[in-house]
Amino acid sequence: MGEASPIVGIIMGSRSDWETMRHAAETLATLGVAHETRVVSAHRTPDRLYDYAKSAAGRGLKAIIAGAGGAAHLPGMTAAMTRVPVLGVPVESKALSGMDSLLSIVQMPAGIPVGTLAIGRAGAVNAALLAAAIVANEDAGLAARLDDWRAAQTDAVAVEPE
Ligand code: RP5
Repeated sequence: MGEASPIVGIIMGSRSDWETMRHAAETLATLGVAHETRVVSAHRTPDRLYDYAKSAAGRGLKAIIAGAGGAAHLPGMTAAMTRVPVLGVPVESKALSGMDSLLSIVQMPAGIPVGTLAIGRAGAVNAALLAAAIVANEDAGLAARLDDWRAAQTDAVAVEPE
């Protein structure tokens, strides 16, 4: 977005993941967080993954949101190659409804953490909110915008169901 250097990277294993991952991008845009979006596959483009992860810290990324489905190795492999915090979003797969994605992402061995979110849209939105919260620790303006976003969400909850 804009000319600002991205501070959050959103990567996904396939263009087919965009329908889920666009919710992360939209949430970051709403909060005014400079970000980039890339297709990076652990299996189909391993060299692209290597380059992305190895350059992440040096390029100033503060968090990486990685979404993938099925045998979802993208978040874990990214985390293996960078100290930048990685937030994993399990994309809902056709065959197993995202349970395969979830278990592939969440069951990391001790020593290489991936912060794993919910399957699908909720995970993508929450990954963006967590990434924003991480950045907000060092960015008072973003902290204020995030507080405002949360307050607006609270205000929008109806008292009565209809
Ligand atoms: C994974 O395989 C991707 O993250 C995607 O969720 C899944 C299917 O990819 P496509 O066959 O639709 O490209 O690597």
